[in-house]
Amino acid sequence: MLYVNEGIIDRKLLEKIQQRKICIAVFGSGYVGLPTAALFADVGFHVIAVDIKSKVVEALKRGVSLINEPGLKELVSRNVKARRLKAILYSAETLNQADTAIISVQTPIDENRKPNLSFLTKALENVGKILKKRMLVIISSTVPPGTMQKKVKPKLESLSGLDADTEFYLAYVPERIAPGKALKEFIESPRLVGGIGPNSTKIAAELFGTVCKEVIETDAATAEVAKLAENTYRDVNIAFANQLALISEPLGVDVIRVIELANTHPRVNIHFPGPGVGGPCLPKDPYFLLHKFSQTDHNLIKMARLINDYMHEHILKLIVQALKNSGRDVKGSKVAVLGTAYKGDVSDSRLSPAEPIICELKRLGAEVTVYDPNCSEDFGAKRANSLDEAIKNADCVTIITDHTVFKNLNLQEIKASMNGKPIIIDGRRIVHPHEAQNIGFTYYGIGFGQRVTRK
Ligand code: SAJ
Repeated sequence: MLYVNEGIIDRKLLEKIQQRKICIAVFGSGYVGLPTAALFADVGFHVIAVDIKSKVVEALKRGVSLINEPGLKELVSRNVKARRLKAILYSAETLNQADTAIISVQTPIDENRKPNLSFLTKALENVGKILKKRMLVIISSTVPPGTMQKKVKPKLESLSGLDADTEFYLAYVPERIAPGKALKEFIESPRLVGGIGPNSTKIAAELFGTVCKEVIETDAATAEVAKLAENTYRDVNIAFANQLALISEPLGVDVIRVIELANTHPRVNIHFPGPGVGGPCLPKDPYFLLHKFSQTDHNLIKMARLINDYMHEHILKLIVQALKNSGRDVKGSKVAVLGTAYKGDVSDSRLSPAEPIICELKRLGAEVTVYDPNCSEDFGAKRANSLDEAIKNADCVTIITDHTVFKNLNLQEIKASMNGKPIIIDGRRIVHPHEAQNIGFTYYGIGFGQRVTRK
């Protein structure tokens, strides 16, 4: 296989990749960086995980992953033991041996919902100091459209004095892994590889082909937009489900049945309503996609964000309404909140819809107790160590996270432990409404119309 700039040099790097004889430095040992580092080490590369947090680096040096992800702890300890994976705080001397740098640092939005690329800039400066000829640089952090061409390439070229795609290689390889399935999806989900030029695409594709089952070659600009389109599509689809839920309630129909029936149509795949969209990606990436796009009123993406950001307020309204209907005020009521993680079966609470709900309940004077067996976050509320402890003498149980353990709640036992006239607010529709009503709960569920006929 020959490339533009054919000749030994490029072939040499290719051969080194095929023989696993390159040293890969991965900048950022978070939810994306650490699986990346560990998986490349596990296929035989010498990998250096670089992080700014000494706590993370010290733990990794002992072969310990501080990230709770299925299979990651074993993968990290195995590869640290095998001396294929090591961890350091940034040091140019140590990293001079690196042939490839993969940047997977966070790219959040700021309070004005504008991209904050400061972590990326810092990482680029560090890579720029060690950049040498024939080196491959990969950006895996999610970036706004145009960032590779207008920011990353010029930055690295000016720091190194080298030309991208001829003297060093540069590609955008966005991650597609969801917390809870990171390792599996890293290997099995098709991986987009967008080079800043054809050489970069080929060499980056060769590298990711050593771990990912399928690699799709494209260019950096297209890969940037495709990544944002994926997450924005999901956010818009969820917003549609949430709007359907808000429409269904006053109509007295059950949105879950509506979606089940609509999804029997071969061309329909409506997602699931809920208490809001959390996590480090979906609440942010649509704003990246809209960044620099002249915003008019006809903005579906923005409207979808507003609908999803509204859902926690709807949950709060249901709680206040249900307490009021049972003759109680939210002030002084005991509310048990089940789940602080942003979604089921993960330990991650970033941008979780539980936060605004818990904070507002506390502000309204409710006595809030949270219980989450997977996530240590409590957003300042009292934390229960068991479900029983959380619901004891509670007036209202509010379900915010769809953890599997919450899907088989023993409603009889819960009712017996709660105060009289028990209320369930089901933000994830994981309790069967009629079963709860038959047992004597006042049941409010997202998208569940109160007049839905009993089965
Ligand atoms: N959610 C709903 N209804 C649904 C699906 C999800 O309310 O039908 C909520 C979840 O509860 C959660 C939020 O949306 O609060 C996001 O959860 P998620 O599972 O949709 O996504 P993430 O953030 O865990 O991971 C996403 C994934 N993107 C897509 O599925 C298109 C993942 O593949 C990406 O790699 C990740 O974003 C990322 O890092 O970009």
